[in-house]
Amino acid sequence: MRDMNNLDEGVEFLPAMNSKKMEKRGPRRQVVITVLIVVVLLVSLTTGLLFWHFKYRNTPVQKVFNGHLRVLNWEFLDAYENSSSPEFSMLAKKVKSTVEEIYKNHADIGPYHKETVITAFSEGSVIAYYWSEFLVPKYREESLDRAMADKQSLVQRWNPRLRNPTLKVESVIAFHSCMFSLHAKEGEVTSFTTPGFPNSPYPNNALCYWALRADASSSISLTFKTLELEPCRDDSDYIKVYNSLSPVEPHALVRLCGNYAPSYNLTFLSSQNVMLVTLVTNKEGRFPGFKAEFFQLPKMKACGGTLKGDSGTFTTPYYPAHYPPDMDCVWNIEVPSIKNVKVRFNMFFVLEPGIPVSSCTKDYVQINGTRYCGEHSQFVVASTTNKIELRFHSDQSYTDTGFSAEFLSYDSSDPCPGKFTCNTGRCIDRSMRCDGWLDCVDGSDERSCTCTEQQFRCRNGWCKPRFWVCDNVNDCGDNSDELQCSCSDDSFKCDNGKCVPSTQKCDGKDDCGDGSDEGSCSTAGQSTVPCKEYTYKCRSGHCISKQNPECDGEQDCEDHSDEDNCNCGLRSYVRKSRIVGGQNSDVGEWPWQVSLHVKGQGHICGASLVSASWLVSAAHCFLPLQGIRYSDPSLWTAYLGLTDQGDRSGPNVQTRKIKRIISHPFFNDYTYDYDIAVLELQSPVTFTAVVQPICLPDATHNFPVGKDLWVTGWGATAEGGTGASILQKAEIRLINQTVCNQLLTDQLTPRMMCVGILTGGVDACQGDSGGPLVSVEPSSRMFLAGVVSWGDGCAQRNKPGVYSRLTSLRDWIQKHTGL
Ligand code: 4AZ
Repeated sequence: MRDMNNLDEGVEFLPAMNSKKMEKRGPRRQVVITVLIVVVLLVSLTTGLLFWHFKYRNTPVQKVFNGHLRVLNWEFLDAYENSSSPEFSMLAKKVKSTVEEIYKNHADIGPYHKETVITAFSEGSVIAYYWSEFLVPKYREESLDRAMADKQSLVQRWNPRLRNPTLKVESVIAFHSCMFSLHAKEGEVTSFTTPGFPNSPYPNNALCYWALRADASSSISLTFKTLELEPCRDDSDYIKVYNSLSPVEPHALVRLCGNYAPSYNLTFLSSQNVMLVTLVTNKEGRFPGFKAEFFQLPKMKACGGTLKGDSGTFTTPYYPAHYPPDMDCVWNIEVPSIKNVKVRFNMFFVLEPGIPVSSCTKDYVQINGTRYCGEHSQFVVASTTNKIELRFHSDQSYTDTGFSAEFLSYDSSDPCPGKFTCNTGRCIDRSMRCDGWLDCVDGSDERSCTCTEQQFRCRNGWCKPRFWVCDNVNDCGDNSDELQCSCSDDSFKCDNGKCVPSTQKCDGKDDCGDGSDEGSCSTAGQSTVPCKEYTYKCRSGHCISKQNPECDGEQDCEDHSDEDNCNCGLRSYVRKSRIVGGQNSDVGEWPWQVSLHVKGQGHICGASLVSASWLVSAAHCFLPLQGIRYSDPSLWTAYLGLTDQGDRSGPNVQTRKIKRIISHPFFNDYTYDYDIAVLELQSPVTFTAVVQPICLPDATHNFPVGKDLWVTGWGATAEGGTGASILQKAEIRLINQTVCNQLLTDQLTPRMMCVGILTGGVDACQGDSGGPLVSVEPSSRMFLAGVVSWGDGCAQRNKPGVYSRLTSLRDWIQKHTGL
């Protein structure tokens, strides 16, 4: 066996001299090598720095600013309108040297100024327009932008040598100017974006132009793929698209601001082979901008035509894109001679800003001498013969998405077989006749009705559900349903309809029962009042008398606590799609809506997102059923940012497992009293355009009877039916508690409220449970008013849905979530 410890074996030692040489030569060589490395490093670092400085930091950037200024001590002459007149040249020279003087006096501007050209003058005293070109190193670009945007730096400073300047100027304004000229390539799509998109926001104080051209006898189709600008205000950033290369109002096609849901149609067509896109931005805000695409297509030679047969469909040119301006189409429709013809518009968007629908002087549809314009839900125009002529006209400016229509033949003796015929020619279900809802746009389904026992007869003869009487809403149209309930002159009408003596208003006692006689008792919201159960309590412990002060945009508490944690209740997409029909919701329309799934069973209940980590839902969703313990959090997955159940793996959908489910301990599975639960997510969600929390109301928040509220969910669209794939929405109305308790045979508790469907057809139903009932408050923030709980069937007459009343369960939510 070999001994591995005997390491001396076979080892040869170097002679002593050799080792000395090594010792001597070693350190010197090391020093040389180190010095060499340091030198090489230093040289490459300096080269790199110099390269970076010259290639990037010092690269000159050409910048152009458009500007205008007012000359105070000068009078306008007609000759200034002609740029080749000697008068123009003389004043232009003076303005130019004044502008150059202003620039020279500023260290961030002067050194980089190349040229200024005066382009025009207008009256007032004299306004001069100019552009200035700069050549600035990249690292000085930002300070130049800042200086040019700052009005203070563009003032005429007194130059000691020039005590009396020839021109006295004020309001010197400069815009960052960017101009691009793009030509469509045959068979190709060309994209363009705002400067810096998507990595950095578009510039402030900018005026950008994109001139788009196509080959002769082509037109241009332009689509904004994404668009996110500053939210719309009078002076906010905006884009304007023109059907011309000059930015003149008579050729403007559209003005866009804010942001748009992905399904909003943002395709525009030109009538010729040019288009101009302009972006005008103000001095503040950081927003991403847009990405757009355009391509050329053969110019449309003709539109309209002859349509024959029993039925058929037709649309405005390029529907659902915005139709081109300057178009005239005529359709001659003819059905077999023994029949009559009618046209049904399923979508109708022919809206020009500022044009009343009564005049239709710009874009319009004309049938048998009558003009139609504006936005309309489905409507029908019937002819009493077998022919109809339909004209469509679009003028030079502002276009819309147009219409999608069908023509149908009908038997004049029975225009709507098995259905009721509105005077407009529309056919509606017989059950809709005399049901209190206006299903025919002209109300003909509600005329000449005999009211049933459950209905109230209005003075104008209409029949309305009895439970709409005295609900603070003029349902009859002549207010007769609200007359018998108005309070006498010396009494006050509470929000719940009750009358209390005027002397009891603001007496510190809740005489109405809903606190409405004690709300808004002092004009200055901030003044404190003794705390009562209906007064809003600020964090400081002081109470204020203002009703619903939370997140209303006004600071009412001294400590401003009423405006804390108000990042809620707003949709990101201000403009929603107009092409989704019926009660389908648009993407991002209800960003707090959550779909709760159980593994293997799919969607079971709805919920509402109230913070990054907490959901509010109904306790009955977590009751054990058929041997399954639904209270086990591990069974559930929450889907957020979802609209279509068939698109759960979409890029904007966030999924979360549930960490805990807390159901109200008083939940009664027989009466459904206290039907509320809070769910904590395993990890917080990220707020995005389609995932946002809803505002929770204070316990004192008053949702008045008669208020329109929105309920949303993927529940059954008919009693006993199947769930919806696209998130559904319905506008419904808060019903008086006493009236509803009569309708629902005394089953209501103070933790419940009734909300009835106004528009008919859809009610909350199985699968909507746990989902939100929201109120749009005057501040336009949305608040969670209720949670879908139960009902006597779905969508039945006089059987409104029942919702858990958020305000009476608010303190319990606060206790468990801290919100
Ligand atoms: C349910 O079964 C349900 N019409 C929810 C709401 C309504 C009815 C039933 C209200 O979840």
